[in-house]
Amino acid sequence: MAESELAQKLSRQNQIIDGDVKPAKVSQSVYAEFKEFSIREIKEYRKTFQKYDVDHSNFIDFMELKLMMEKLGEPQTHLALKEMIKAIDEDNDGEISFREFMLIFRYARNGTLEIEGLKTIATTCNVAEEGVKGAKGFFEAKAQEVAAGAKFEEEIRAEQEQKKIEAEEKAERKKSLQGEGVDVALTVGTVCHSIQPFLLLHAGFALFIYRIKLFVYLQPT
Ligand SMILES: [Ca+2]
Ligand SMILES: [Ca+2]
Repeated sequence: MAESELAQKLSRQNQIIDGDVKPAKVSQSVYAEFKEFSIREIKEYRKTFQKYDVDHSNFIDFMELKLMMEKLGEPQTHLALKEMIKAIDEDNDGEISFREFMLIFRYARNGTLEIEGLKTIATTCNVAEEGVKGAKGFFEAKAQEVAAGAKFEEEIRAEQEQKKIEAEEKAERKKSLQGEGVDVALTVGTVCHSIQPFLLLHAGFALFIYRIKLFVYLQPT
């Protein structure tokens, strides 16, 4: 670190102590130290940390950790809580600073986390997964929404198309029925017209036969 930078940092540190400047939400040194995590991930862990630092002391103490584990649905015994703190309390002050809190996720990531309670914190507060899941969920939900909208439009279009086809069919049927009516009428007319002379002829012939029979009958034997 350059001297001017160091001076700047010290000056800022003094201002923070004097209460002139509010401390940055996440100290730059945490970003520098936990390079395996993205800034976004660290910020998410910070939010989790602040959520359980009930008295905003910037430390999670024994009672706050106890409450945290209860809220996570994994209440711990007194001894287990002590073990959890001991495993990450590098400065031995009996509390968990944000930096120490980050150690939980570092150890979880490199597979050296052994305390069950801390494993619970690592898995339930896995912002990387939640972030991905959340983003995935968001995009999936969006995609589904779009698909549903498209499907909805598609269904309406299909329904309109179906109605159009039905209307056309109905019109077609009506037209053809009218046509058939005309056809039937024409056929009946034609048949009547064509059988009329035949009927007359037939009647004439029958009359003729009848007359012959009558004639034969009337002849003296
Ligand atoms: Ca606290
Ligand atoms: Ca500590």
